Amino acid sequence: MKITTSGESHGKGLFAIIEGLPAGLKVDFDEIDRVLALRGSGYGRGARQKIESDRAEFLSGVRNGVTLGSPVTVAVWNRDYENWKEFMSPEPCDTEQRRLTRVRPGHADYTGVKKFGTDDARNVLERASARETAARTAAGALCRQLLRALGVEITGYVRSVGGVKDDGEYSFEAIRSGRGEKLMMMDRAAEARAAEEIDRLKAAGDTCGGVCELRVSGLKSGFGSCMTYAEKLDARLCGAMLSVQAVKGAEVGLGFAAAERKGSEAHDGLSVLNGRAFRETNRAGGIEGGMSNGEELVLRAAMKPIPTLMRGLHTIDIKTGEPAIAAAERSDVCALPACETVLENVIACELCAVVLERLGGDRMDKIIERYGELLP
Ligand code: EPS
Repeated sequence: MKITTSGESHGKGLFAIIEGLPAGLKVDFDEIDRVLALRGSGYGRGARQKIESDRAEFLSGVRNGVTLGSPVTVAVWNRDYENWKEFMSPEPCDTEQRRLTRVRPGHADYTGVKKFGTDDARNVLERASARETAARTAAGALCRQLLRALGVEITGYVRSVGGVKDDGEYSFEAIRSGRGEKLMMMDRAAEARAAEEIDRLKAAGDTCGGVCELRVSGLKSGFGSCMTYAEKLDARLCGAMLSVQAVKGAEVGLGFAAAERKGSEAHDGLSVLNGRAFRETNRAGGIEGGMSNGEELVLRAAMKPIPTLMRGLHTIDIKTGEPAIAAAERSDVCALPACETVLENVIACELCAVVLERLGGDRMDKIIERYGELLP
């Protein structure tokens, strides 16, 4: 299975083409729209989300609510395009008014301008924008429905925002039903403090990042492979997480903390109960030797602070080559809850590809049958 996305942040829309999905997957359209709505919500988002109310429109690959096995095209139209069409039209248009030359450190602006040979950072930032994740989230929400048919579920929560941390341990079910509405945190006191921090940062023209934790339950053992490096499940899932805009760190299980432990305190002992083997702990986060080991997957991703600051950083103006203060475009102060939703769905995309590589991809009924035959 392969997914490609296209579209600019203030262009007509964002699009995903999913090749290699099997025939016979029943599509829950309302659920995909609910996931898109979740991606657009959360405390600290900017004015753009008041304009958009994202919906997934399927343009191909689905008939009568069921996938055909042909490439699926899904569109998320930009409502804001109405306000931008004179500057963003594919036809000749006014590029001068929205030209961005005081490049924003931390965004793709400056490196992209040099790489693509343009004098307008808008030609770069429109695609680098995290708005792209609307398309990947729609695709992931569909992949998730395939995984669910096998009994594989994904959830997650926000573990820290702007330095306000939640060090708790939570079960999959607790996370599914217990996330806060504002910031998708589990600890309500931490969530309230984090919201106050966002208010302070907003008043100061600043932004923040944070950490998300993702969980996958129901995945049987043996997905990914220790035989070839490109197939290692941890590498693929961390690569997927790092492909999300602003994500700068990814870890599995204990992750970086494992480096500070003794071997005797870093691995998961095996025991037997009533003739069945089980792991005493899940420090590996469900992956050993690049393969799922049948335990819950535990993944974490660190999001850097959003690089568009209302009080701009030192930069240069590429028009004059002179020192300047970076452009302040309308943006978000915090997008951690959005990032969490995106990560769940990006993981769904990658996991769906991994599952189909092992089980074949023509038809859902055969895939479900083959999954049922695998060892837990
Ligand atoms: C983004 C800047 C903001 C965000 C956007 C990502 O958009 P705008 O420039 O239109 O205010 O709101 O995210 C989304 C639009 C979205 O749907 O997630 C950026 O520069 O990355």
